[in-house]
Amino acid sequence: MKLYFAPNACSLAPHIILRELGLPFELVRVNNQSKRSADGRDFRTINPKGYVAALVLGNGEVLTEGPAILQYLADLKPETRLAPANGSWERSRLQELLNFISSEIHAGSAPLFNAELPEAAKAIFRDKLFKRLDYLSEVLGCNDYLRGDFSIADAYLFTVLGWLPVFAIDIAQWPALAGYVERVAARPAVQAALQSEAASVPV
Ligand SMILES: N[C@@H](CCC(=O)N[C@@H](CS)C(=O)NCC(=O)O)C(=O)O
Repeated sequence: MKLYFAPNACSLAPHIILRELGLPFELVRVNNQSKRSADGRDFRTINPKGYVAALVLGNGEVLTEGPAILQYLADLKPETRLAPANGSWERSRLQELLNFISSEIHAGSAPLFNAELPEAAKAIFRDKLFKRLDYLSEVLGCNDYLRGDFSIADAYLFTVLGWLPVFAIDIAQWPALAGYVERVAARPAVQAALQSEAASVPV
Protein backbone atom coordinates (compact mmCIF):
# COMPACT_ATOMS: atom_id res chain seq x y z
CA MET A 1 0.00 0.00 0.00
CA LYS A 2 1.08 3.59 -0.63
CA LEU A 3 -0.02 6.49 1.54
CA TYR A 4 0.13 9.94 -0.03
CA PHE A 5 0.67 12.40 2.78
CA ALA A 6 1.69 15.92 3.71
CA PRO A 7 3.59 16.38 6.98
CA ASN A 8 1.32 16.93 10.00
CA ALA A 9 -1.78 17.10 7.79
CA CYS A 10 -4.82 14.89 8.39
CA SER A 11 -2.93 12.09 6.59
CA LEU A 12 -0.98 11.68 9.84
CA ALA A 13 -3.94 9.70 11.25
CA PRO A 14 -3.83 6.84 8.70
CA HIS A 15 -0.03 6.99 8.85
CA ILE A 16 -0.18 6.34 12.61
CA ILE A 17 -2.65 3.51 12.10
CA LEU A 18 -0.51 1.82 9.44
CA ARG A 19 2.29 1.76 12.01
CA GLU A 20 0.02 0.69 14.89
CA LEU A 21 -1.12 -2.25 12.74
CA GLY A 22 2.42 -3.14 11.67
CA LEU A 23 1.39 -3.22 8.01
CA PRO A 24 3.95 -2.79 5.21
CA PHE A 25 3.48 0.51 3.39
CA GLU A 26 5.25 3.17 1.38
CA LEU A 27 4.95 6.88 2.14
CA VAL A 28 4.77 9.38 -0.72
CA ARG A 29 5.02 13.04 0.23
CA VAL A 30 2.75 15.55 -1.53
CA ASN A 31 3.27 19.28 -1.90
CA ASN A 32 -0.18 20.63 -1.13
CA GLN A 33 0.53 23.89 -2.97
CA SER A 34 2.06 22.66 -6.23
CA LYS A 35 0.20 19.28 -6.10
CA ARG A 36 3.42 17.52 -7.09
CA SER A 37 4.14 14.25 -5.33
CA ALA A 38 7.51 12.75 -4.46
CA ASP A 39 7.04 10.01 -7.07
CA GLY A 40 7.08 12.69 -9.77
CA ARG A 41 3.36 12.72 -10.46
CA ASP A 42 0.69 15.38 -10.40
CA PHE A 43 -1.14 14.31 -7.23
CA ARG A 44 -4.49 15.22 -8.84
CA THR A 45 -4.08 12.20 -11.14
CA ILE A 46 -4.19 10.05 -8.00
CA ASN A 47 -6.85 11.96 -6.05
CA PRO A 48 -8.80 14.30 -8.34
CA LYS A 49 -9.98 16.12 -5.19
CA GLY A 50 -6.37 17.24 -4.82
CA TYR A 51 -6.05 16.67 -1.08
CA VAL A 52 -4.34 14.15 1.16
CA ALA A 53 -4.82 11.53 2.43
CA ALA A 54 -4.96 9.01 -0.41
CA LEU A 55 -4.28 5.32 0.05
CA VAL A 56 -3.32 3.32 -3.04
CA LEU A 57 -3.96 -0.39 -2.64
CA GLY A 58 -2.03 -3.27 -4.19
CA ASN A 59 -4.79 -3.73 -6.79
CA GLY A 60 -4.54 -0.08 -7.89
CA GLU A 61 -7.72 1.10 -6.17
CA VAL A 62 -7.40 4.51 -4.50
CA LEU A 63 -9.22 5.18 -1.24
CA THR A 64 -9.66 8.75 -0.02
CA GLU A 65 -11.40 10.49 2.93
CA GLY A 66 -9.74 10.00 6.29
CA PRO A 67 -12.55 8.18 8.16
CA ALA A 68 -12.98 5.69 5.28
CA ILE A 69 -9.23 5.02 5.09
CA LEU A 70 -8.97 4.59 8.86
CA GLN A 71 -11.80 2.07 8.96
CA TYR A 72 -10.49 0.17 5.94
CA LEU A 73 -7.09 -0.19 7.61
CA ALA A 74 -8.49 -1.24 10.99
CA ASP A 75 -10.61 -3.92 9.31
CA LEU A 76 -7.51 -5.46 7.73
CA LYS A 77 -6.51 -6.60 11.22
CA PRO A 78 -9.71 -6.83 13.29
CA GLU A 79 -7.86 -8.74 16.02
CA THR A 80 -6.02 -5.52 16.96
CA ARG A 81 -9.39 -3.96 17.84
CA LEU A 82 -8.50 -0.51 16.56
CA ALA A 83 -12.15 -0.48 15.44
CA PRO A 84 -14.99 -2.69 16.74
CA ALA A 85 -16.56 -5.21 14.36
CA ASN A 86 -18.37 -3.76 11.38
CA GLY A 87 -22.13 -3.78 11.95
CA SER A 88 -21.85 -3.72 15.74
CA TRP A 89 -23.38 -0.98 17.91
CA GLU A 90 -19.86 -0.10 19.11
CA ARG A 91 -18.85 0.45 15.49
CA SER A 92 -21.74 2.88 15.05
CA ARG A 93 -20.53 4.76 18.14
CA LEU A 94 -17.02 4.91 16.69
CA GLN A 95 -18.43 6.21 13.39
CA GLU A 96 -20.34 8.84 15.33
CA LEU A 97 -17.03 10.02 16.80
CA LEU A 98 -15.15 9.88 13.50
CA ASN A 99 -17.84 11.97 11.88
CA PHE A 100 -17.76 14.48 14.73
CA ILE A 101 -13.99 14.82 14.47
CA SER A 102 -14.22 15.12 10.68
CA SER A 103 -17.04 17.62 10.36
CA GLU A 104 -16.74 19.59 13.59
CA ILE A 105 -13.03 19.63 14.47
CA HIS A 106 -11.19 18.95 11.20
CA ALA A 107 -13.48 20.93 8.89
CA GLY A 108 -14.18 23.39 11.72
CA SER A 109 -10.46 24.18 11.97
CA ALA A 110 -9.90 24.58 8.24
CA PRO A 111 -10.94 28.29 8.06
CA LEU A 112 -8.37 29.12 10.74
CA PHE A 113 -5.59 28.12 8.31
CA ASN A 114 -6.88 30.65 5.79
CA ALA A 115 -4.60 33.69 5.88
CA GLU A 116 -7.09 35.69 3.80
CA LEU A 117 -10.00 35.32 6.20
CA PRO A 118 -10.64 38.48 8.28
CA GLU A 119 -10.01 38.18 12.02
CA ALA A 120 -13.71 38.80 12.78
CA ALA A 121 -14.69 35.76 10.73
CA LYS A 122 -11.96 33.68 12.33
CA ALA A 123 -13.27 34.64 15.78
CA ILE A 124 -16.64 33.10 14.86
CA PHE A 125 -15.02 29.83 13.78
CA ARG A 126 -12.74 29.86 16.85
CA ASP A 127 -15.73 30.26 19.22
CA LYS A 128 -17.50 27.33 17.60
CA LEU A 129 -14.36 25.22 17.77
CA PHE A 130 -14.00 26.04 21.48
CA LYS A 131 -17.53 24.69 22.10
CA ARG A 132 -16.62 21.45 20.31
CA LEU A 133 -13.41 21.15 22.34
CA ASP A 134 -15.37 21.76 25.56
CA TYR A 135 -17.63 18.87 24.55
CA LEU A 136 -14.72 16.56 23.72
CA SER A 137 -13.03 17.39 26.98
CA GLU A 138 -16.19 16.31 28.82
CA VAL A 139 -16.50 13.11 26.77
CA LEU A 140 -12.90 12.23 27.52
CA GLY A 141 -13.17 13.06 31.23
CA CYS A 142 -10.51 11.09 33.05
CA ASN A 143 -10.39 8.28 30.45
CA ASP A 144 -7.15 7.55 28.62
CA TYR A 145 -8.78 7.30 25.18
CA LEU A 146 -12.08 8.23 23.54
CA ARG A 147 -13.53 4.71 23.45
CA GLY A 148 -11.77 2.91 26.29
CA ASP A 149 -8.81 1.41 24.47
CA PHE A 150 -6.84 3.26 21.78
CA SER A 151 -8.74 3.30 18.48
CA ILE A 152 -8.62 4.91 15.04
CA ALA A 153 -10.63 7.83 16.47
CA ASP A 154 -7.71 8.65 18.77
CA ALA A 155 -5.25 8.77 15.88
CA TYR A 156 -7.60 11.21 14.12
CA LEU A 157 -8.33 13.41 17.14
CA PHE A 158 -4.63 13.55 18.09
CA THR A 159 -3.84 14.68 14.53
CA VAL A 160 -6.33 17.55 14.46
CA LEU A 161 -5.56 18.68 18.02
CA GLY A 162 -1.95 18.99 16.84
CA TRP A 163 -3.01 22.01 14.78
CA LEU A 164 -4.11 24.11 17.78
CA PRO A 165 -0.67 25.72 18.32
CA VAL A 166 -0.76 26.92 14.69
CA PHE A 167 -3.90 28.90 15.60
CA ALA A 168 -2.30 30.12 18.85
CA ILE A 169 -4.91 28.17 20.82
CA ASP A 170 -3.50 26.92 24.12
CA ILE A 171 -4.68 23.37 24.75
CA ALA A 172 -3.84 23.83 28.46
CA GLN A 173 -7.29 25.39 28.91
CA TRP A 174 -8.66 21.84 28.47
CA PRO A 175 -6.48 19.82 30.88
CA ALA A 176 -8.13 16.53 29.84
CA LEU A 177 -7.23 17.18 26.19
CA ALA A 178 -3.71 18.33 27.04
CA GLY A 179 -3.06 15.11 28.98
CA TYR A 180 -4.62 13.09 26.17
CA VAL A 181 -2.34 14.58 23.52
CA GLU A 182 0.71 13.78 25.65
CA ARG A 183 -0.53 10.21 26.17
CA VAL A 184 -1.15 9.56 22.47
CA ALA A 185 2.13 11.22 21.51
CA ALA A 186 4.01 8.81 23.76
CA ARG A 187 2.86 5.75 21.76
CA PRO A 188 5.78 4.27 19.80
CA ALA A 189 3.81 4.18 16.53
CA VAL A 190 2.91 7.84 16.92
CA GLN A 191 6.52 8.80 17.65
CA ALA A 192 7.67 6.84 14.60
CA ALA A 193 5.07 8.50 12.35
CA LEU A 194 5.92 12.00 13.57
CA GLN A 195 9.64 11.41 13.13
CA SER A 196 9.36 9.94 9.66
CA GLU A 197 7.14 12.84 8.48
CA ALA A 198 9.58 15.38 9.93
CA ALA A 199 12.48 13.63 8.20
CA SER A 200 10.74 13.34 4.81
CA VAL A 201 12.24 15.27 1.91
CA PRO A 202 10.22 18.31 0.71
CA VAL A 203 8.75 18.01 -2.79
N1 LIG B 1 -12.55 15.43 3.48
C1 LIG B 1 -11.13 15.15 3.44
C2 LIG B 1 -10.37 16.43 3.75
C3 LIG B 1 -8.88 16.22 3.56
C4 LIG B 1 -8.11 17.51 3.86
O1 LIG B 1 -8.63 18.45 4.46
N2 LIG B 1 -6.85 17.50 3.45
C5 LIG B 1 -6.01 18.67 3.62
C6 LIG B 1 -4.89 18.40 4.61
S1 LIG B 1 -5.52 18.12 6.24
C7 LIG B 1 -5.37 19.00 2.28
O2 LIG B 1 -4.70 18.15 1.71
N3 LIG B 1 -5.62 20.22 1.79
C8 LIG B 1 -5.05 20.68 0.56
C9 LIG B 1 -6.08 21.19 -0.39
O3 LIG B 1 -7.29 21.09 -0.10
O4 LIG B 1 -5.69 21.68 -1.43
C10 LIG B 1 -10.77 14.02 4.41
O5 LIG B 1 -11.42 13.94 5.45
O6 LIG B 1 -9.87 13.23 4.11
